Amino acid sequence: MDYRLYYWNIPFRGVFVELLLHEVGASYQRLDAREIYPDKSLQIDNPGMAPPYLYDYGMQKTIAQLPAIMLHLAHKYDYLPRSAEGQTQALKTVLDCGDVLMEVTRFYGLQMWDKAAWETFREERLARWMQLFEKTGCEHGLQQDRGFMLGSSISMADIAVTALFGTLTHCYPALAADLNRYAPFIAALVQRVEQRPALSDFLAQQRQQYGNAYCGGEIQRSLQQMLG
Ligand SMILES: N[C@@H](CCC(=O)N[C@@H](CS)C(=O)NCC(=O)O)C(=O)O
Repeated sequence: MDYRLYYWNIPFRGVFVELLLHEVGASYQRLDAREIYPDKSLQIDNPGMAPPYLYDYGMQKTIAQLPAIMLHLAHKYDYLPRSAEGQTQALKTVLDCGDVLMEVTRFYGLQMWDKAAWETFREERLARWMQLFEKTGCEHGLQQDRGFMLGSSISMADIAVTALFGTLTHCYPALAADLNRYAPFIAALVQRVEQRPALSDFLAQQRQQYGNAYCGGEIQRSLQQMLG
């Protein structure tokens, strides 16, 4: 066993880590976040405020914060571009994805969506986020039928973008039209990545298990009301 992943029974942030673990062929056990959060949060190494947490058996330590977990795995399994600039862009892409998660869930349900706020967000910020990922991909040669976010080989950026938009459009199919409109090459990339042999069975099984559960809680219901 290579890792333990502590997360909730939803895809949301956990699917980023799980896709990368499957992509690199690492073995892991998935455990409920309650095993650590909140009571043991301060007892682990590198304590983190909230899940996901990844325990690395090789290091015998736990890592928190999604972008740090992604960077840790990407370093170990060579899922980063070679250049320093490329590595910065890969981290930036994961951070962008995390920001989109926060915005879509209104900072994890601090506020619920209403129609007017949702439509404004969808038309303005979500559309701009999609265009921004598309632009980055195009700057690195991404095309309809080939290429990756940051160049000719896959990196953690592709896994993150797939975890973000593949999950969003699976859980809220109405958003597929937005992605096709504002980021057609990203939409195609997400499909290519989801079909990779290491990932397709895992995704099918996870989607069967979770249905269209996304982020859980009241905010998931609020999103469903907007997009249902
Ligand atoms: N910045 C952290 C955020 C972690 C986070 O917000 N986790 C959510 C689930 S995805 C949670 O369980 N939050 C509970 C809390 O913040 O107390 C990361 O990227 O990992």
